Amino acid sequence: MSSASGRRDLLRWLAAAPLAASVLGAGPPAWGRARGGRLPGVEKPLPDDAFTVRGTNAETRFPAFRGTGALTPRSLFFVRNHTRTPVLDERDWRLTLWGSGLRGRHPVHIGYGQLRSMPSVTLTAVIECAGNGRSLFTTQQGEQVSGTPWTMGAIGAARWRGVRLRDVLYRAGLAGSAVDVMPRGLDDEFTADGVSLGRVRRPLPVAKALDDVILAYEMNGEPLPYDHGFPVRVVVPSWIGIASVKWVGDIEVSDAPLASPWNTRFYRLFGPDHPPGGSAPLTRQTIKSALELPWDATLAAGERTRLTGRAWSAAAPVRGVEVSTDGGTRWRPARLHDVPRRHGWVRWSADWVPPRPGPVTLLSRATDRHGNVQPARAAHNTQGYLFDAVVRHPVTVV
Ligand SMILES: Nc1nc2c(c(=O)[nH]1)N[C@H]1C(S)=C(S)[C@@H](COP(=O)(O)O)O[C@H]1N2
Ligand SMILES: [Mo]
Repeated sequence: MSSASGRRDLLRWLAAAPLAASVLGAGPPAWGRARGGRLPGVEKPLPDDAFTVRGTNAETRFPAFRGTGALTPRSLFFVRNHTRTPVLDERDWRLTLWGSGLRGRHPVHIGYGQLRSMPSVTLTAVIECAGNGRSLFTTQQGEQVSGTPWTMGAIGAARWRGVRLRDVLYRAGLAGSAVDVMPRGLDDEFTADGVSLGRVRRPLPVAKALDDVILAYEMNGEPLPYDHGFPVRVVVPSWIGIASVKWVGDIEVSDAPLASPWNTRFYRLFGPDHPPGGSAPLTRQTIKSALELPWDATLAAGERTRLTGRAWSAAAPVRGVEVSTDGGTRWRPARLHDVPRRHGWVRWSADWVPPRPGPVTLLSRATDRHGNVQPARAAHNTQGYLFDAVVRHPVTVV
């Protein structure tokens, strides 16, 4: 299916190419540019005012969240694809559960219709890439990091509906000895440095799998869009985005710990401040806040401006947000516009009359109910994960 989708994307790209000559010998389409709001490998349009294309991925421009509700419209939700979106047909789809952590006869197959007929739950949760904010390690802290240079928009919030993974695991015959489950995507194998690492997959401890993880088939009340995992994706509340495997095709259930490059080579903290083999595999996301304002925005002196933004924490509901309009000397509380909930984000605002022309650094700082506060500096790690520092947002008052 993915090769058909690849061929179709290539044909689409060829049709859009202005000169046939530029296509001959050009090989596959170059990543990095959305032509007319289209990116090969992503199905939905990526209008330039709403997205920044980064390789195979598309980041939501944070100011584009302004005016949207607590849920992110599907059309605005960031896309993080290791390869390309496979266009799957739910009639061909089935989930396979297999491995040493199942009792009785297996593999077990569950079709789309069977999944839809099981009891469902709904859950509002953000999905946020572990590397969200990564480029600020460099621009704000002067540190080198590798990976997609996201600013703050590798996040979105949605209302997910689906079946508890717990129910599916029990139906498949989960054994008491099971320790890890590993969902795997149906997208193409991922290649790094010329070596295939296989399909995207990452182990999940059974304790988390039985707690609040769902196999989602709806996003904001409609079937999942192709780019966000149609027909079924995993949603792992509060954990880094890679845990929420899209286009899930099979789940290995194991009575011994599992490993994949996505919990050994990636998604650990490496560097001088961390153990030689890296930290333990990352699980929970961190705390952040951001302004819904373009970088280097121009504001008028003497005119009341409503600064708006969002704040979120994976550990607990947001308790408050403070804002500084003088580079971090004085802080005042922002107004919250949503009831803070676990797994969600809150909109906030603060009115400000810029006093005089000149450059200003605006800051926002979130605190959650567990007492976590955004620090002034995020802990460096070579792959730039879990940026949590207060963002220093430059604007110019004229
Ligand atoms: N099968 C599969 N699942 C995947 C990915 C992928 O490339 N393939 N990317 C992961 C990463 S790194 C993130 S941050 C989230 C992004 O979800 P979204 O594209 O729906 O925003 O999906 C995760 N699930
Ligand atoms: Mo991610």
